[in-house]
Amino acid sequence: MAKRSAQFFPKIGTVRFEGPDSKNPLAFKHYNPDELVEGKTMREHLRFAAVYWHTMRGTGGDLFGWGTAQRPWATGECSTREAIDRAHAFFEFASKLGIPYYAWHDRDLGSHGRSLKEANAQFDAVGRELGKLQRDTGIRLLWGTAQNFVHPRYMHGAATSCNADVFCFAAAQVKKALEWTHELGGEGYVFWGGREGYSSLLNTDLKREMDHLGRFLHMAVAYKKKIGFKGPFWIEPKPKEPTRHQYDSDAAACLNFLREYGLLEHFQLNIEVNHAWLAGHTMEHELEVAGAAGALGSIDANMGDYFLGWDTDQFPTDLYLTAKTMLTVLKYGGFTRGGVNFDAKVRRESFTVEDLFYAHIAGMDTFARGLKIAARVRADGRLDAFVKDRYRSWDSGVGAKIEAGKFTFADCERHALSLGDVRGLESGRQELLEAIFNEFI
Ligand code: XLS
Ligand code: NI
Ligand code: NI
Repeated sequence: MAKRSAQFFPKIGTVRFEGPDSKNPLAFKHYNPDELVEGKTMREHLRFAAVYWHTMRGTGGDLFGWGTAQRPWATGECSTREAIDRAHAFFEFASKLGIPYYAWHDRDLGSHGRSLKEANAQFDAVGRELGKLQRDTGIRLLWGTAQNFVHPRYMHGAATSCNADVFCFAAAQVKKALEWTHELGGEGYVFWGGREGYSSLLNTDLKREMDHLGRFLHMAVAYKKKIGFKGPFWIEPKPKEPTRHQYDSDAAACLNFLREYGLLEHFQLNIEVNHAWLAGHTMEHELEVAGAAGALGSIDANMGDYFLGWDTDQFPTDLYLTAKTMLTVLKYGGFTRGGVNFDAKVRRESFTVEDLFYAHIAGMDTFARGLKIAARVRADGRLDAFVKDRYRSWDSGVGAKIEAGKFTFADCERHALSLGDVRGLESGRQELLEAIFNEFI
């Protein structure tokens, strides 16, 4: 096999930390992997991952125009040879940025082939090469997933298709993707319901489709046990796009679905910024809902555009977003198996390979700053103290009795009658708290 190292990005060297005063576009200004924050290195806190789909397979095409991206590894051949070259390009890219993890869909790695058998064979060939590249570079797999939404056979859904044969194709893909995630030492495995939803209830049996999805996930749990994969399963909520209504619509809906189908103990959530926004929530809301349920697994780091109502998957460059995200992540104890996965793509107009580097550097630096800001907010303690104090009526007396389940409605009524009226309500101080938060930005 031809020597492939360093041939795809010959003009770009290793990207290093140079500090906030650096004007070098190919250096980190804030992401200093070995710097300690709350006793852990930034590398350990953030656990950055690059994705194979946008980075390697994204073309810059949109609904109105062809692809624009210049990608020296894309020959358009769909051959195993091209797939292996692409793997080398990806590992060269991630190594130069010092990104410790990556994520893939099965079909990003190879092609769909003319049959499932052919696709599986190509997957095996690329999987073996990924194993070698992981060993050579030390880069590890954050998660794998199955791409059960691109192929026309999934037009009506995959696990929720009206056609049982389609369900079997989807299961076969997840089975194989799980095997390779396990073989490559993946930290976890993600389920995003690409087309698991509907466009019209006039042709849809919602209950039956949800039952099938529940069945599908139970089959995945059984298979995971069978092969001995120990990593967590993560569901990635998204309310719409491509379907009008996706079943995994937001964190609360996913948790309810998992509870209803007896799956809660087997799953956590992978929360994506742009999906949260499409659901009409903030990222920190979704993280709080997941964290409060003990189900905060991992995050897909990107952001949307307030003027465009779809999943634009932009690189996260908003400091408030990353600071609030990391504040919530730290509150729930930080990542264990999960990480900050850049499910983000460069803009159609940013078509050169350098843009891939600039975009990841921007995202990594913004998250590093977000982490540092969050740690400073926590060290300062004023916001935490405010919230704690705000609920102090629950720490003793009547509040403590209610929390302990020792008060009935009749007890509440007796207490309220004895008071005459509530006295001593205090201001919520939202503007003051926002100003305090701003002190750290
Ligand atoms: C699409 C999703 C997808 C998942 C992986 O909107 O974000 O990229 O992360 O299938
Ligand atoms: Ni995603
Ligand atoms: Ni998305």
